[in-house]
Amino acid sequence: MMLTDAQRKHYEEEGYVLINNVLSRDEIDRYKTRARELANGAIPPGAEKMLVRDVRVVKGEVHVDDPEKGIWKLMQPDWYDKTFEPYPATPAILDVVEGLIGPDIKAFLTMMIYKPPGVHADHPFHQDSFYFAFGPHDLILGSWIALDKTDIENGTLVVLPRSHRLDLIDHDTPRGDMVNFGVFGAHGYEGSQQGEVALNLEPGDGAFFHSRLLHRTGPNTSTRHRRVMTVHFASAKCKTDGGVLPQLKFRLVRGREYEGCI
Ligand SMILES: O=C(O)CCC(=O)C(=O)O
Repeated sequence: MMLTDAQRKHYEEEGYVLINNVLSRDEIDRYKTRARELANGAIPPGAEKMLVRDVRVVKGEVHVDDPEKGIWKLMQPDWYDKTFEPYPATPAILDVVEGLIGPDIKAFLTMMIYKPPGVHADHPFHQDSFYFAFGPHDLILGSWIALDKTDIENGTLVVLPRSHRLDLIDHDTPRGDMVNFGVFGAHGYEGSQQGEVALNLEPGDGAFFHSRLLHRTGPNTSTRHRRVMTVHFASAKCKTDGGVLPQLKFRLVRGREYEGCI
């Protein structure tokens, strides 16, 4: 799956690019089926905390009749589950990533993110580079691939085109007690913004976005699930002065290592 010049130009200018049919129907079914098994108790001993429930469910604001409807995300499932293990090295994903940040690629954060129906979780505008103490930011990107149809009703990804050209903005914890752990919002970008674009994706379609692009997701007001697979990738040439979060686990998925780099 080679990127066209127009797709690469769109990424460079707008900060993101949409690619259709990155995952096949078989892959989508495999990951959804396994996630459901994990939600229903197949999570291996020691990895329980990697299955993160939404704060509204934990605090009893929302009651669910199905364990899967209470999940916020599966953190790093590729590190403890055989079905998810190959996901960050999916060739169709890496071909796109290589076209954007070069041939030497490390995956460092895999998440299957839910926004279950009835869970009105808001993830405000933020820049992912805020979480990543390494750079350069131009060599880091996120992949966000739909396992379900996603649109504004079920909390799709909303991006602010060209915001990757901004510097890193200060971030803060949103107000209120129904905030999932680790959620921060960019100062001055609370709520919707003029020019934002909500991405309508079919299952298997994906967004690839620059690590400084402002993006958010809103509540799921539909009766449908909204499940996505995300992986963050960096060039193996990225460097850090320290302070990298211990939750990030670097794995070379294409190309080679560089001495003194991540
Ligand atoms: O999919 C979501 O709800 C939020 C994803 C996101 O913005 C992130 O993980 O940085």
